[in-house]
Amino acid sequence: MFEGLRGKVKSFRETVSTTSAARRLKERTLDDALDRLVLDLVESDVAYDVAEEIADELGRKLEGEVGLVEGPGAAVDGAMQQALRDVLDVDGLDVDRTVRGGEGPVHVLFVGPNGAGKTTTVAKLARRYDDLDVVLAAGDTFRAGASEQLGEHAEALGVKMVQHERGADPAAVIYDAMEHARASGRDLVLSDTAGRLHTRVGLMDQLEKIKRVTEPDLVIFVDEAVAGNDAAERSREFREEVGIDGSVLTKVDADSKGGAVLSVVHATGRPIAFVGTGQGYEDLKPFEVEWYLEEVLGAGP
Ligand SMILES: Nc1nc2c(ncn2[C@@H]2O[C@H](COP(=O)(O)OP(=O)(O)OP(=O)(O)O)[C@@H](O)[C@H]2O)c(=O)[nH]1
Ligand SMILES: [Mg+2]
Repeated sequence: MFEGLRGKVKSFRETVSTTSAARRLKERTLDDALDRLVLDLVESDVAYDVAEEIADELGRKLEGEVGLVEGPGAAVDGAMQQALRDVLDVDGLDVDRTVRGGEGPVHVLFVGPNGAGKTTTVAKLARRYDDLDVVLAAGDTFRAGASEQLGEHAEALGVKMVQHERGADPAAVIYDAMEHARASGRDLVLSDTAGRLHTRVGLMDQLEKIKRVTEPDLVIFVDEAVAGNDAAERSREFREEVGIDGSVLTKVDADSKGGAVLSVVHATGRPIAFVGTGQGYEDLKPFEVEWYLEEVLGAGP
């Protein structure tokens, strides 16, 4: 996982950490190394503007340090860690707290492009909150077999699912699920929706309607880490079109690059709430900055 980004960061660290007299770094060398780093980060799915921000920050921090301080490795590590932290430093989102702290049923709506992992994430969260009384809303009335797919999860997890016939208005399905949850004193409604691209205006309007009619407590954007910069671009569009509170990045287990996390947080200004780490119900991890830094930098703070 994330070995691309890890390797690039490591090679930058090695370049600017060389302290032998023969290879003393001059500012010129630092500039070259930073230019190289920007390209390397972009190759690892870090959006270009984010990569530039990171390089600028490193430049400011390391100017004068490199080649002057004995063993600047620590300075480089500290600066790199701080630069990544700065990108990830957005207002927190405590999904557990919202889910557990609500009066009446709490509603979490999942949106995102096709095949990103929305339905699987809904099922994983039903498992995460299996001590609560959960209802699933089959808001994907568009794709053939979508309700059945969610229904299989509902059965396996032993939770109630509300569905209508295929082609029905998803806002009505989710509204019904909320009504049912209110009437029967449930705790949590997790609403699946159809995959859609932000370029499909009609489908984005439909999401707005769902949001208006069903008043979710949280709107969560789901995309796959392996989509890299596409995920970042889409997340920005979804935020602008419907507004999102946070994201779930799925398939990090298959992500050999690692930059999507930074790109999506930067594009949305909203945190990553969870990462999907596999296909099983347990393969969902609350996103933690320290975990990410550990994965990418190889060592914690
Ligand atoms: N390796 C891995 N696979 C995942 C993860 N999350 C989802 N998947 C797989 O990705 C595929 C698509 O997942 P779905 O949950 O159906 O995606 P979706 O966004 O609901 O798709 P549509 O409803 O067609 O838009 C399935 O085969 C899932 O098992 C993950 O974190 N890791
Ligand atoms: Mg689905």
